[in-house]
Amino acid sequence: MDRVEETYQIFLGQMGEGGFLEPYRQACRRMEQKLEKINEGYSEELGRVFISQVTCRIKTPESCLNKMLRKKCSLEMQTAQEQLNDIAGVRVVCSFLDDIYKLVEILKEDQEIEVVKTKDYVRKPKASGYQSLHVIVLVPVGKEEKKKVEIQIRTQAMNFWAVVEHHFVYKKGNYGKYEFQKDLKECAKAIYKIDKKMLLIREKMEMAQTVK
Ligand code: 0O2
Repeated sequence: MDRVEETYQIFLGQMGEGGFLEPYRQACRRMEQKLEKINEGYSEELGRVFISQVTCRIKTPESCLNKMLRKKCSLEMQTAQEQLNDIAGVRVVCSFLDDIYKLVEILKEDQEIEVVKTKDYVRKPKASGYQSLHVIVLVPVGKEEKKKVEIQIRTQAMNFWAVVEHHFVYKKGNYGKYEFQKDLKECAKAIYKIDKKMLLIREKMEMAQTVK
């Protein structure tokens, strides 16, 4: 084993053992419970499904290592904690475009957590066509500690696109290589149009119901 490989193994060992990831698991669970509660309340208030899906994942030590190398960070736990926003990740799938922004406002008003950063790839999609709104929050775990959780919020249509693209392109890391990426980008634009149209339809339905 050469020196570089040894450094990687030490990093992976420290991440995998010694309880480094455990508080992130707790933060994820806390956020999941919070989102379930928010969903119950708002689905009842709105008379329709507000959040259709919540999934949580903890980044694997290997994926953390790859990201640290991509970001050219020194391979230390402290640096990982500071530089990686998505060791704990929660994905929220909403029904409509405006639900995404409603949820961001709800999260900002929550006294228990702190919103530290938002990235709006809905208003400004990535070059790939990726649309999603990312909110990085600090979630308390135990008495003293807080851990960062990245919440990815998107519509069902955006999620469909992101899951497919993640599998066939994003994780392969070779952008511009495939002819179908142009088609994927067109699909992302079509999805945005459909999401806007679905929102309009919902608003018209709501208006019709209040006029009755
Ligand atoms: P994985 O395996 O999905 O976890 P930052 O430090 O926050 O500025 P970062 O984390 O690269 O830098 O931020 P960004 O761009 O917001 O990406 C965070 C996550 O969003 C990614 O995590 C992906 O999950 C998702 N994502 C970003 N861009 C794309 C894209 O073009 N297509 C798809 N399908 N997903 C995307 P990871 O760790 O890169 O990957």
